Amino acid sequence: MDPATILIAGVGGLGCAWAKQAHERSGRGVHLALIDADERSFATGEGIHVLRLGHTLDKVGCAALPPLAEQRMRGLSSLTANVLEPTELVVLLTALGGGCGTGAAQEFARQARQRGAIVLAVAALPFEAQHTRLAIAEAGLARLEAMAHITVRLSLDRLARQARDRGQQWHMGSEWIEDLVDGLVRTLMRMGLINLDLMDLRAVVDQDGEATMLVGVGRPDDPRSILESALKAPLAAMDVGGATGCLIQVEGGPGMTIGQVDAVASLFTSALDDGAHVILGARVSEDLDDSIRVVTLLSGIRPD
Ligand SMILES: Nc1nc2c(ncn2[C@@H]2O[C@H](COP(=O)(O)OP(=O)(O)OP(=O)(O)O)[C@@H](O)[C@H]2O)c(=O)[nH]1
Ligand SMILES: [Mg+2]
Repeated sequence: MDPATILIAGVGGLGCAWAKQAHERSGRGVHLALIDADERSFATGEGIHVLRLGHTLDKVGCAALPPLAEQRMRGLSSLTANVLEPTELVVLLTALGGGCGTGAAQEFARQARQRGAIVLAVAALPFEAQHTRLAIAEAGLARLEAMAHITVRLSLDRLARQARDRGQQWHMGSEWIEDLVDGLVRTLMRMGLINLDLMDLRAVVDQDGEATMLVGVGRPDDPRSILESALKAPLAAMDVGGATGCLIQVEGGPGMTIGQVDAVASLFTSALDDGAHVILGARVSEDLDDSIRVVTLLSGIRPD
């Protein structure tokens, strides 16, 4: 895939912060859209697009007013159409519960999808103790899920706990998000031993039901450690056992063997339905020395 056809989009304060970090790491010609009403979220650079929700005098966001953010996003549709012109895949990052993210992310997803792009969204839900924000977030989540092909739900509580364990501030706990975005971008951009392409991705995202993504890293001779690292993700709880669609990309160093790829892939898919549609990709990457990284996209999950 041409990198310019991939757009990382951040919506709202946290979403933009995550998107900037993910873009810095995945760079390589991938485009970045920053969508917010708050100037502090913006940045400039090659391939970076700023979509400002509102007027220059407003410095502080949409003050927890999702309908206002949605309306402003709709008002930007001709600008958005320009940004989305080359885009085939949008990786959308946002945190729900405030105004901009909750209102504008689902409207941006709608516009992107209408233009034919695949939309993979990662949406964080507020801390459990933030009751009012949770209610706002739930309503926004339902609309985002209806618009995006895949919506991965992140738990801010789990993200913050992991950041704390690493001695970082809670909102910096984005390493997992960067791994995920980086894994996806690499999966789609580079040629592999076994090639995956956009059609494969479409086949997986078009399954009915819920979907999620997992990223795991571990030693080539210890596939179980890779699965365990994937299951440590700060995702909201979800039972992936019944998934009917699965795209799995295994990436390892020059010494990786087909046997190792096979062992990892069988372990990751062992919990799935017998009839599940599994698409496997693998590639060798010089920068992975003695480790294997797995990116998995699971779809067709039935809610309990
Ligand atoms: N406890 C805490 N939670 C925060 C803070 N900032 C963001 N959050 C959480 O992250 C969610 C999204 O926040 P932002 O990305 O800043 O929201 P936004 O989309 O920019 O929304 P507006 O600024 O209202 O337009 C909130 O609903 C909170 O759950 C913070 O400083 N403290
Ligand atoms: Mg804000």
